[in-house]
Formats: sequence, C-alpha cells, structure tokens
Amino acid sequence: MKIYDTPGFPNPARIRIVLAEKGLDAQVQFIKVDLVGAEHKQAAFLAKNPTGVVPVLELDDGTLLTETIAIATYLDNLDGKPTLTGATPRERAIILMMHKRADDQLIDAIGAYFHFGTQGLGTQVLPHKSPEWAGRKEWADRQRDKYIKGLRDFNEVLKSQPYLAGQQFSIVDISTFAALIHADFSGIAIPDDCEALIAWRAKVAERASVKNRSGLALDADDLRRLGL
Ligand SMILES: N[C@@H](CCC(=O)N[C@@H](CS)C(=O)NCC(=O)O)C(=O)O
Repeated sequence: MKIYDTPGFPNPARIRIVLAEKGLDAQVQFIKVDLVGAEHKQAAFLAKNPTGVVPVLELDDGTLLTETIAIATYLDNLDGKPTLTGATPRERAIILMMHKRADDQLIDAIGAYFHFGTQGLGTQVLPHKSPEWAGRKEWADRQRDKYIKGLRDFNEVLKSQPYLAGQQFSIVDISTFAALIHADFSGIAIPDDCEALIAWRAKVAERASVKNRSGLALDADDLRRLGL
C-alpha cells in the first residue's frame, strides 16, 4: 500500500494514528506530497484525487481511496477486528454520526479558517483558493466561531463519557485530536471552560499511537516555508 500525504498536516495525521493503532506502519510506503509548493493542485496529483487534498491511499491493485473516514474504515477492517470504526451496527452508526459532526463542525471549519483567515499554506496555494473573494475574512471568522461552537458541543459529550463515541477510543477521537492540531497552528486555543475536552486531549496525547510519533510533526523545510 502507498499513502500520499504530507507529514505533520492534520488530515494525514489522522491516518498515521490509525496505522499506529492497527500496527500497520510496516505495510505502508509513504510518498510525500509538497502541499506548500501546491503539488496537490497539479495534474499528476489531481489524477489520483480530483478534490486535490491529502491523504490518498493507493492499494496494490491500483485502487485509490480518499477521505479519511473511508481510508480508516478500510485499514480498520483489514484484520477482521475493527476497533476504531465500530464492530456492531449500533457502534458503527454512532461513530459515523459523531464523525460527520467532527468533520463538519471541527475539521472543515478550522481548515476554512486556516486557509481564509490566516496566511494559510502561503502564496503558491492561495491562487487555488479564490483569493480575490472580498468577503473571505468575514466568512473565515464565522468558520472559526463554528469551530468553537463545535468544541463546546464536544465538551458537553465528554462530560458523561470517556470518549466521543462512547466508552471506547475511536476514529472520532482521532479526527477531533487532529482538528485541535490544526487549530494550534491556526492560533486558536480550546476555551478554558471546556475542561472535559482539555482533559480528554491530555489523555489522548498519552496514547502510544500519538506520543513521540514521527510523522505527526511538520518537516523543518515546511515549517520554514510556512513561517512557523
Ligand atoms: N475530507 C478530507 C480532507 C482532506 C484535507 O483537507 N487535507 C488537507 C491537508 S490537512 C489538504 O490536503 N489541504 C490542501 C488544500 O486545502 O489546499 C479527508 O477526510 O481526508
């Protein structure tokens, strides 16, 4: 299997954590896509994923899988013992429901704020993001507010259960953790009063699949080019 991604970026991080949770790292060859250089908007990459985003999983038979939830579901079921995407109809339904919320309210909202409310990925990617759109700052601020509202909703969930889809760690926790990474480099912190969420983040950060793991940090060259 090949994974096209960029180390340290939040959506690739979701799949790297899944691989570690499932013990699949050794079966994957990583191919770096230069996001800061806008490689993902060029024809060669768009032929793999027309939506122009990473990660992409390419199977040995050439099948291309995109979208984190699809890739994670595939990887989680390879051994016939899914632990991250649900093992029963009820678990799968709750995980899909909560994951859609994590994508809409957190991952996509903070991503929009990053691209339109900050310097985003910089000058090479900006032309692919409608920079001439006059209302984009105001819209970006609304996306940031949507993200904060999502954090508050998830904080409420965590007041009565240890993980976002119930009693067990799942892909919903992984995606939410990745959203917080994205928010960090967009300069948006968790509100202090979201105590359950803050405690949950500290707990997830201690998991072996997350702690001190290579591939979850940006390359030095990307840090420099992003001015971080
Ligand atoms: N819905 C996609 C989101 C993927 C995504 O937005 N990836 C980011 C990297 S963190 C990306 O490629 N951004 C490039 C861009 O927006 O120009 C998924 O679940 O995989």
